[in-house]
Amino acid sequence: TEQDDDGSVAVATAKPKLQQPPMYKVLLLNDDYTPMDFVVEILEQFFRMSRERATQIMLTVHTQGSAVCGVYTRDVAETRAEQVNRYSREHQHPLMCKTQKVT
Ligand code: NFA
Repeated sequence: TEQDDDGSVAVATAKPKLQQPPMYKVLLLNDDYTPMDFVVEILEQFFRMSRERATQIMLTVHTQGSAVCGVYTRDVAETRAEQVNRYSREHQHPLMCKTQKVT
């Protein structure tokens, strides 16, 4: 806000440049040991998926090696992946999530 010559007030109208935050995928990785029903439960509990969608994603991981469980800001993605990894370890399963920046 600045004073003009005549004493009137001019308000600067420049718009702030809002940047979209970088987004991160949470990937679920296949392994040979984690039971399929445990993977489905993980996807339902931690990613709020329906039983049908969770089953579909679990089978994609099983056959393709990995699948995207969700895309979030960095903090949310890292926290979600850590929660899954801790919960799996607590239940003696090798199931793993990792994060990957969306390019
Ligand atoms: N491959 C695992 C099995 O045959 C199932 C699995 C699916 C594990 C998805 C991890 C992720 N029991």
